[in-house]
Amino acid sequence: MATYYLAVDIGASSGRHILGHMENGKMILEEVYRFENGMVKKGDELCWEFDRLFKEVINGLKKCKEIGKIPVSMGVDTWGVDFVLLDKDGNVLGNTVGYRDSRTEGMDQEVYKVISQEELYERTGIQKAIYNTIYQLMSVKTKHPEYLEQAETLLHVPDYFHYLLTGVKSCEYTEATTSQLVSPVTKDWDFELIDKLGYPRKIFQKLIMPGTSIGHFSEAVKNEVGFDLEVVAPATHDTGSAVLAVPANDDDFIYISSGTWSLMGLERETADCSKESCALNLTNEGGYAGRFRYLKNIMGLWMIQSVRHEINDKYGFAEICAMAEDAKDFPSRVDANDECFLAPANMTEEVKDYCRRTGQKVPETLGEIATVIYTSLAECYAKTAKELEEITGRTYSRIHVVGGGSNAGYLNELTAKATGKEVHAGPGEATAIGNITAQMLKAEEFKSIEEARTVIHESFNIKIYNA
Ligand code: LRH
Repeated sequence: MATYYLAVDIGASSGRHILGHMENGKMILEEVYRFENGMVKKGDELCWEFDRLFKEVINGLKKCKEIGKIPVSMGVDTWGVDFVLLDKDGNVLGNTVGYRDSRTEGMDQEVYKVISQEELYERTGIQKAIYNTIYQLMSVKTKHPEYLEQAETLLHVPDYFHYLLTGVKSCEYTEATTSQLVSPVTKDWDFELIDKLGYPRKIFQKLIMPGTSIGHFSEAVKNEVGFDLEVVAPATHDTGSAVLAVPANDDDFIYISSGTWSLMGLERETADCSKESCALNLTNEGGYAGRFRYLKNIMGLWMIQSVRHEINDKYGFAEICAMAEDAKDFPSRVDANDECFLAPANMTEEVKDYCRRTGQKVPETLGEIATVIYTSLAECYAKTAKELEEITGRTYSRIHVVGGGSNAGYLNELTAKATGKEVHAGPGEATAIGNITAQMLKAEEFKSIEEARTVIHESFNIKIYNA
């Protein structure tokens, strides 16, 4: 019987349980369970449904039992920045607000009253994004100071699921760095900054590194799913897991972790917190084994996902890609990083409005809208690649696109054309693979990251698009 490892990978639009095991030197994946995710309105706040999501986590575990494939360990990864505050009894304080909610509006200015944007970057190396934990906490402090007073613990989303599974409160480093409250030098919470902002020190747990064992299932979970399991922290920030699964060991490439977001950048040994880097709004997120992900957050396929939702998911992504290709000469472009696309009431209308506002031809058909989005994304990739080359003073000859968005063939073609670089697309399940890889490294199935990446390269199909 094979030794299985389980990744529970929860993205902004769906979650999945994926089992991984080694067979004849290759990594084999099996998706055992999948469920929907998305933010929902609670009153006037955009929230995550953590209770429902946790039930889905349990359902997927039961499915493992049902098919007789019980793993030796599991780990959860999710998106970054979001968190819950727990009171002394472990109950969540307030709504489980998500990062697209407008509660952070104006909170950047509140933070900058305490510390300038430049100094904040110098201390944390994290790019300014209005939804970072630092701004969300400022919103809690401003609008619900009672929650901060009652709070005993802050847990980011994957930490919260690990807590529900084991009863152990832990705080994993890669996810914590997306808070903009961690120092890239000490790789620990920046308590001086935390004090300045007036956030209570005690809610920030000691950080653990990916690969750390968190504990075993609680009695309640054990009884419900019918087995016990060790919970091992992967790089719990999904991007951290995805980048661990980039199928290459040289340094001549830029990666794009493509899903709801497109995270485009490099892996580096040290953080660049310089003024130049700050001006380019590049981030230094903490990664596996103390490495840094030096990248830019680009709005990504969220724009296409939203447009698709607005027509009740009538067409699949491949069909939308084909329609976009048919309308490929449509000339208008949008800034894929404009905040107006973060949570518009209607994405289709927002794209049209943007074109109208900027004096460009307004797209009307689905194909035209999609082509505007895909082409604008590809152009944004090209600009970001140039910026990365400029700041590192060297060139990169290929782009590795990993994650679900690597299946968007048309976008890959446009990316190759816009950047002039070879695009290597795949694996699509990079995040789950990275999650499993961290568990396998801990279990010594692999001796090094290099060995793991070689195996990943040999195990999964990678499609090459020429410039
Ligand atoms: C991608 C991601 C990204 C950002 C965003 C909030 O899923 O983790 O790196 O942090 O979500």
